[in-house]
Amino acid sequence: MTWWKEAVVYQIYPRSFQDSNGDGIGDIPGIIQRLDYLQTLGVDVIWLSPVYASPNDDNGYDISDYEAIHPEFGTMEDMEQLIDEAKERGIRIVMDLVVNHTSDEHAWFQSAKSNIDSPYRDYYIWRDPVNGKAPNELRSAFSGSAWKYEPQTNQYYLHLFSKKQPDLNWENEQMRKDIYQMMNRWLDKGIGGFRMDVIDLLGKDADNQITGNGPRLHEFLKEMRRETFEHYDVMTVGESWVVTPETAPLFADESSKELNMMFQFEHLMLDEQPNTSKWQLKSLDLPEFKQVFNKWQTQLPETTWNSLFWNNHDTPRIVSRFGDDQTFSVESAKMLAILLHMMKGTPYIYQGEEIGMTNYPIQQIDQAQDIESLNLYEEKLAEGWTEAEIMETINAKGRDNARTPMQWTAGQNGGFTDGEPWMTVNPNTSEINVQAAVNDEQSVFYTYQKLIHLRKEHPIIVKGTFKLLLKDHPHIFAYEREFEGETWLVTANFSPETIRCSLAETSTPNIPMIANYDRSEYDLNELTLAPYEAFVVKVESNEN
Ligand code: TEU
Ligand code: CA
Repeated sequence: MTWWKEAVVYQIYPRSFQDSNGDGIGDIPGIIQRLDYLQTLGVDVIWLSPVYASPNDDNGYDISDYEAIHPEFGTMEDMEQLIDEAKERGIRIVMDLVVNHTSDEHAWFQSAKSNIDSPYRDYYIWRDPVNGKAPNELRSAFSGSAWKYEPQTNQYYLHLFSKKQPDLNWENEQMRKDIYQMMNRWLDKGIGGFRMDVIDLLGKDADNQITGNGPRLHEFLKEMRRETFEHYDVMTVGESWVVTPETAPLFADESSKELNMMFQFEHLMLDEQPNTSKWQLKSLDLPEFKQVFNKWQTQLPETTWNSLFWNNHDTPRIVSRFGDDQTFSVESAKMLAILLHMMKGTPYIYQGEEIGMTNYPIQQIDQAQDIESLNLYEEKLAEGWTEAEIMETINAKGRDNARTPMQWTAGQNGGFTDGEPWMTVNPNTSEINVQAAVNDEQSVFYTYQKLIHLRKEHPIIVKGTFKLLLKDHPHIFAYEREFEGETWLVTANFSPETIRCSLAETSTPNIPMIANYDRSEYDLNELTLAPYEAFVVKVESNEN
């Protein structure tokens, strides 16, 4: 079944979505309270960021018990109620599967670290010191060495993320079996599938310093599918920061019998200096940006499906990043939505994106929550960056931008909590909030709702081909979709300037399917595009 090709997914970061008991932390009963809102938006799937037991060193991506719900989020009964109540509304719940690593507070690691003969010792990656130091130069994504010394047994263990996230050893067959049994117990609860955290790292070869796309990666993923989700009508999406159109089919082509699709990030790595890190900022070059989208829209085999997203819990808010969150906030948020949702692939909407939520800049580092930003601050200070340089890049790219509480109302704490929120609510909740959005038919919300509706109504969006136009134009992103003789033209002005251009010889008026300015028709021969103007027209096919 490929229902997931027609689906639209909504990602919830539970900690910041809706608090129901006044402790300032979002929770599962709070999500249940908001299911009617999500049904109104029209989404088919909710991808839930981790709600399992965790010490929250990496806000839940450090799991200490895969089969217990973090008490801050509620109980397993709450989780089972969420699955059932969502299903009543035609919404599936996709869980976040984080099996590259566990928390160091997981029972397996607690046993492994204290006893070299523990049956769980080999569930992790231990190595002897080399000349009294770390075994090799592998680095953590959260700054510093990827090896932590454990004095009890005089060995180092590998952690590609925080010190409290020891990497699992996927070479160990019993460990893999334990993971598959856990996955099957979750599948038997009726979940809609899995989003797979850093799935390309499972095949790592630490001794040869290979992290992504290791030698046995696809062997493991084929085994995982055979042993678990192959037997259920569910969807799977894998996350990889290094996947390319050449390697994506290895994970997601039908013939690979692994996953349904991949999250790839190439379009979100173009505002950084090449071959550095997201923290070395660079302005976006639109032709380069268009070329990356063109590649992903045209180079995948017909049998490899794609994901489409601007945002998740790790990225800055797209309207602040590629739109204009000051002067043309609504227009640019709508433009970005139209541009992406008319492409081929399963769209993912990150909580708050549908109402145009923006980044929330901080003034000093003690306002930051995210371990990635906190560690980066220390690392860059030591490298001689000024405080101002570090705060500028954290405000541009820090993950906290995506984790400020969902803005439900203009009221106290944006209606997120009656208590003290775990993270400050963006003050612009006074203007940008769900209540205002659903009461304003011109809001960003109704653009997303209509895009979801169009996708369900018109097969061309799911099945059509993609053809990039004006590939070298510095400000306009335009493309055509074609399906069974029907052609749709999508045009977006990616700039705050008014831009004139011509997209066709004919000057027959074209009625928009959707647009972010209120125009009755478009003359493609003589277009004048307002700042961030975007529209979609059905172009009468030349054949008939
Ligand atoms: O992210 C994968 C990952 O590599 C990111 O941490 C990325 O490097 C960084 O966010 C870019 O700034 C996944 C989860 O989405 C992330 O939240 C976790 O922190 C990470 O894995 C470890 O589980
Ligand atoms: Ca709560």
